[in-house]
Amino acid sequence: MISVIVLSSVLAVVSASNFNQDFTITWGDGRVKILNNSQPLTLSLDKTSGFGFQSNNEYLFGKIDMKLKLAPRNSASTVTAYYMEHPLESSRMQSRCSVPKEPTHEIILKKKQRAVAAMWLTHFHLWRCRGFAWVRVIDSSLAGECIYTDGASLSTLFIVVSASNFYQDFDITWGDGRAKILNNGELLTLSLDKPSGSGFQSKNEYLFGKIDMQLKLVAGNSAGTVTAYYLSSQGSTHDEIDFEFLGNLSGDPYILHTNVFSQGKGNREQQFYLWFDPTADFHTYSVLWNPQRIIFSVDGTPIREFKNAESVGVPYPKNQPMRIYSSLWNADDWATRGGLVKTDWTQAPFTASYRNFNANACIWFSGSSSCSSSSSNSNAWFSEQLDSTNQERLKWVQKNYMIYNYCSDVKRFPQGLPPECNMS
Ligand SMILES: *[C@@H]1O[C@H](CO)[C@@H](O)[C@H](O)[C@H]1NC(C)=O
Ligand SMILES: CC(=O)N[C@H]1CO[C@H](CO)[C@@H](O)[C@@H]1O
Repeated sequence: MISVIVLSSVLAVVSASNFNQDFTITWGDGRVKILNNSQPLTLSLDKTSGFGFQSNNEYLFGKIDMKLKLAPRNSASTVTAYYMEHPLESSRMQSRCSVPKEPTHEIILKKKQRAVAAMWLTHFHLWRCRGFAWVRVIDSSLAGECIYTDGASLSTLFIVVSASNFYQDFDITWGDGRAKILNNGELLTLSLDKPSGSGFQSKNEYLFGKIDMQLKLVAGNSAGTVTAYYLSSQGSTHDEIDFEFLGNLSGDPYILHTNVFSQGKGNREQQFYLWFDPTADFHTYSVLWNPQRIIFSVDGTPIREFKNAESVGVPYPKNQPMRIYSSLWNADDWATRGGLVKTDWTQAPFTASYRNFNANACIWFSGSSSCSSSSSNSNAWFSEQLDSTNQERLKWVQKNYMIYNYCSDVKRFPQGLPPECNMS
C-alpha cells in the first residue's frame, strides 16, 4: 500500500509559502517531494519507509498554518504527524518509525519549537494523535488519524471535531461479543439476552463539550430493558449527566429518564415521554455542557436545562473530566411501571443501535484540557445559552411531555426543594 498525502503551506512568518526555503527533508529516501511553486509538497509512505521533514526555522510563539490533505480512504494504521517540537527532542521521531516509544505528553511552549511532520506505519501498537500527544490505542483494529482542518492554526488544532468512527472514539467494554461495531466504524449495536447485556465507553475523557449521538432504541416489546447513555467521571464524588431510556410493552411509550450528579449527589430526576417512536428510526440525543449550563436536547429541541447554581451553594460539574458510556441491560426489577412488567426473554436478543457520534468538545488528557488555549473559548458552544425560541421549545416539551420533575416533588423534599429549583 502506498499512501500519499499532500501539503500546501502558508507558513507565514514573512514569506509566502515555499517549502524549499522553509523546510528540510529529514528522512524517507525520496519519498518526500517538493513540487513546483504552485504545487504542493507530497509525501508518500510504503511498506519500507515513512518520511519526515522539518522546518528550517525555530519559532517561539506564533500562528502557524499548514494545509494538509491526508492519505485517502483505507489509511488504516498510518499516522500523519504534524507538530511543534524542541529540536533536542527530535531524535524521538526516528524511533517512532519502527516501534513508537512512550508518547510525548505535552509541548513545552517556553522552548523554541520546530514545525515537524512525519508519517509512518504503526507496527506493534496503534497510536492516536490527541493534539500534540500520542496515545496508544489498546484494542482497536484501526488507528486513528489526525484530523486537520484546512488552514487551521496550531491553536485551533487543539479542538477535536471528528467524523464519527466508533473504532476511533469508543471501546467496547463488556458483553462478550454482544456489542458490535459495524460498517467500517459507522454503526455500533448493543444487544441484551438473558445471560448478559453489553456496553461501550469513549476512549477520550471530556471536560465540557457539545456531544451528539444518534440512537435507535430496542423495538417491540422492550419492557424491562434499559438503554443508558451518559457521561460520568470516576470516584465516589463523581459528576454525571444521564439519559436513560426505559423500555415498554409494544405500543406503550418509552420513558426518557434524565439526571445530573455533581460531587456524587444526584436525585435530580426529570422524566419525559417522547413525541415520536424512538424505535422506528434514529434520533439525535445531545448534551451541551459548558461552565454555565447543561442542556439536554432531543433532535435539537431542548428538553432540560441544568444551570450552574454555585451562587446558591449547589456544586456544578466543572472540574472532573467525564467519559461517555452506554449500556443495554435488564432492569425488570424497577424499570417498567416500577418493576411490574417483566422482560419477555422470548423476544431476545434486544438490540439498540448508535451512529453519527459527534463531539465538539474539550478533551482531557494527561492532566490538562485540549481547550486550555484561549482560542477554543471562542467556540460558540462554550458560552451557548437558550435563545428565546429555544426557551419556548423547552417550555413546550416540559408542558406536554414531562412526566416527572424532582423540582415539583414537594413530598419528596419535606425540608424544602433543592436550591437550584428556585432559580429562574
Ligand atoms: C409504559 O406504558 C405505560 C402505559 O401507557 C405508562 O404508564 C408507562 O409510563 C410507560 N413507560 C414505562 C417505562 O413504564
Ligand atoms: C520552474 C520549475 O521549478 N520547474 C520544475 C517543476 O517540477 C519539475 C519536477 O517536479 C522540475 O523538473 C522542473 O524543473
